[in-house]
Amino acid sequence: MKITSAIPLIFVLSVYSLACAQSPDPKHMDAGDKAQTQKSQAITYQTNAVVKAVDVANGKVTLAHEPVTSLSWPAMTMGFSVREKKLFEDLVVGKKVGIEFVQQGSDYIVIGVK
Ligand SMILES: [Cu+2]
Repeated sequence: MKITSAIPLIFVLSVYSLACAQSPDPKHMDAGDKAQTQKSQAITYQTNAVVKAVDVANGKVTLAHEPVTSLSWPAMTMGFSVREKKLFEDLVVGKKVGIEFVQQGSDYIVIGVK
């Protein structure tokens, strides 16, 4: 039975996250912070933006984007890295686009353009 074998795993995971959230042990907090960082890197953010400038050679784009509430960002103009060169086909200066991006360290990387 696949369903019954999955239950102990869910139980272990929920106990782990509970312990993590409540533990005052600094080492444990560290582990939690790391997990948090990895988690935030995996999140894909979405916003609408107007393309202000492109730098295909360096894989950069400057976007005037709308607020991104999940990052507490107001609307602003800023530079992003572009993961794949083919995305530049849709990154045309003056064009309004929907973008998907991820955070990688202090860098923000466009992974999709609609
Ligand atoms: Cu920004």
